[in-house]
Amino acid sequence: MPSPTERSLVLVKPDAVRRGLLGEVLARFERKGLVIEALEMRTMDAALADQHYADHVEKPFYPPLKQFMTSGPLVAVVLSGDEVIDVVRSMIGATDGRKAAAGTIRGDFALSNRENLVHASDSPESAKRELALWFPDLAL
Ligand code: 3AN
Repeated sequence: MPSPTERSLVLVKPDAVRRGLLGEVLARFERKGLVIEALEMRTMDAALADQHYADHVEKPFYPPLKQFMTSGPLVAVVLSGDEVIDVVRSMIGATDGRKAAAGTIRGDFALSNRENLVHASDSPESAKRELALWFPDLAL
């Protein structure tokens, strides 16, 4: 039996939208062969930020992160494909854009560990939680 296609929740963050990099980021995922199953532009409010970053709310970097993530529209995307969670994580690169490898999205376009353009689920468990949070009406 083939395993069901995996899904990942990706956020193209407000810095990417402001900088006109939305098309560049989505094009990379499409050219890789991943499928955009759903896509929505919206602005994160404080409550959604606290839920999305539940693991980070107590960390010192969280208040400025929340300020940034709620600062303007972002684009939430459901991507699917073979091993999409790991594939997308390797495509976006290390959290700190200054250290991310060239050729990755953060490595090519980010110089910050906060304004780092893209969020992507880091495990099947976080994908399940994040997909339910952002796309509750999608039958996933
Ligand atoms: P990733 O997005 O690479 O999974 P996480 O989950 O460790 O990274 O952190 C979530 C987000 O918090 C990052 N995308 C980044 O925007 C921000 N962040 C993480 N670590 C720091 C830090 N030391 N200083 C500022 N922002 C941070």
